[in-house]
Amino acid sequence: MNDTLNDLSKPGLINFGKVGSSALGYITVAEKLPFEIKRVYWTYYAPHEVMRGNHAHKELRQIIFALGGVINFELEGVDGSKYHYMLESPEVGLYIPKLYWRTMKFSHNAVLLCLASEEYVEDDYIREYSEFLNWRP
Ligand code: T46
Repeated sequence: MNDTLNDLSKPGLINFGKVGSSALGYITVAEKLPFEIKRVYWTYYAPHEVMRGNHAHKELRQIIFALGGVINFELEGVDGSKYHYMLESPEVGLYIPKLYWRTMKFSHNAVLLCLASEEYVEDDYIREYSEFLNWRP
């Protein structure tokens, strides 16, 4: 991991760098992550500009990449802090701590890859925004 986040309770971008050249193509490696990976998923063929997400997670932490296309993220913390991130480079990951409400929009052909700290557990989701606003960690 080339860049380290100073505060793992806040979201941020991690630049993993790339090896290669425009002549041959590139490799990006994700290692020495801030959590053990327990799940990997990817999202694709999302219609242009449709909004996904609209939830937060109680424990889950993630690092998310746009392997292709552009993905715009809006994040909101339980403390009311707000962040906007535009993912458009395959070597840059977005770290999302637990308890951030997220929405995202995909460009045409965007492909999202997620490295997740936990297996899929539906009970980890907070899907009601009002519940999230009243959430006390
Ligand atoms: C996030 C963004 C980037 C599973 O069965 N297993 C899984 O591991 C996942 C991620 C989803 N699903 C099922 C649950 C739902 O029936 O797939 C359906 C859609 O899942 P979800 O509402 O979580 O999809 P997104 O794209 O709104 O959100 C997901 C992540 O949950 C979320 O944490 O940050 O991708």
